Amino acid sequence: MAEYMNIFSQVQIQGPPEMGMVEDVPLQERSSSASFSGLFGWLGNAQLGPVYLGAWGLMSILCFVAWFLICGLSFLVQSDFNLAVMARDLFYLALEPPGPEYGLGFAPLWDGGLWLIASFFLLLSVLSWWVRSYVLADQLGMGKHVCWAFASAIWLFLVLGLIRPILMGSWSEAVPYGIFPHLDWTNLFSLTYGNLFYNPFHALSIAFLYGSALLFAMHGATILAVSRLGGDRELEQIYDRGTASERAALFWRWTMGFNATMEGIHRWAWWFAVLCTLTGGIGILLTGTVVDDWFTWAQEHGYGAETNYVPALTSEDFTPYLPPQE
Ligand code: 07D
Ligand code: 07D
Repeated sequence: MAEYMNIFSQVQIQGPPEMGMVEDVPLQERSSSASFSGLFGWLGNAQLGPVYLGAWGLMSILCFVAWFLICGLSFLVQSDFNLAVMARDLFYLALEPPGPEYGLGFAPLWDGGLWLIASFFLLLSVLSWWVRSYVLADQLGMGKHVCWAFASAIWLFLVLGLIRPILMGSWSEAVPYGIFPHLDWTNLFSLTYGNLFYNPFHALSIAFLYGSALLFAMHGATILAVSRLGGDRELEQIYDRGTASERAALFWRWTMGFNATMEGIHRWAWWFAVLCTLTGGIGILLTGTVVDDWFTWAQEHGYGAETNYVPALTSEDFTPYLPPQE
């Protein structure tokens, strides 16, 4: 039966689960069964599992749970063990880092010490997840593009919570754990250092953030637009190319005179995403360490307009009001 199919009307075929290769992989770390979910099939692939846990995965999950539970414990204590109060205030509660008086030393448990312990676990969790993404890509014989991109996010995370506080000589510089409190921290950080908008690395980071959204939208839209020609079916595109990718490329060349290639568009996407957090991390690292006030810095370096650029108005600048003459 010849029937028109695309990714919106995918037939969910359920046969024996695809268990993946057995060569060069530690099978003892792989779960032994897989299941199917029609709901997941609408969103992506219907098959769930098998999954590899492995030592790094296990370590990452355990450390994340430890961080999460420490935050939860702190929230519970702050709510006086009243779950209703905790639920009400959930978005406002915070596990705060130690105050500036403790510098880089340890602090009493309920005065920042808990934040230090929680941070230790969060750090281990994020780093071991990175190792996991490296090891699994290696076992599949893949390039390491995913984990290097993740490393860029980890760079910003490390600058915010570890590297910059160490350079500033105080854990109090780090970010608190809490939904709105971490936004308050972000706001205060900008105010303290003279408005982050005048930090050119913040501007670069924003350009790459917006650029990532634009590229993602253009690429997603382009592939969906040629899915009726098989543009989304990578295998067929390789052995029987058809006209999908040619049309996609032509569309952009006709529209704006330039087109990316099927491979190159993914390099554009990768670099824009990676540069967002890479430039962002540089911007945060410089703040308070090298530059104390971005607004003043911008004036001194011709990045922003000087405040006395517009001369103060004097009475001579106005046409005096002359009462009508008799
Ligand atoms: C969709 C992938 C899934 C990830 C999710 C986040 C937690 C936190 C908290 C137990 C896109 C899971 C959340 C594990 C649980 C506790 C206490 C990724 C997707 C669903 N922020 N931030 C959010 C983090 C910083 C800022 C939301 C983390 C900086 C602003 C969420 C970090 C600054 C806004 C969150 C981090 C900053 C947010 C949604 C780490 C400057 C928002 C995130 C580890 C960069 C938005 C109420 C999202 C919001 C938001 C998590 C760091 C600014 C809670 C884990 C310090 C301005 N941040 N953030 O969808 O709604 O990301 O806040 O560095 O407006 Mg943030
Ligand atoms: C946080 C990387 C770390 C995350 C990791 C993930 C887990 C969760 C998950 C269980 C996001 C760990 C994950 C633990 C496990 C599950 C599901 C990436 C992170 C490793 N800003 N601003 C940026 C804009 C202002 C400020 C970047 C816009 C104001 C500060 C971005 C505006 C003030 C910082 C950006 C605006 C201010 C930033 C973040 C507009 C506040 C940063 C990029 C329109 C009043 C951060 C250089 C990113 C940075 C940052 C956008 C305004 C403060 C481009 C659009 C002026 C302090 N801002 N901002 O990818 O890098 O974050 O700055 O007004 O630190 Mg800003």
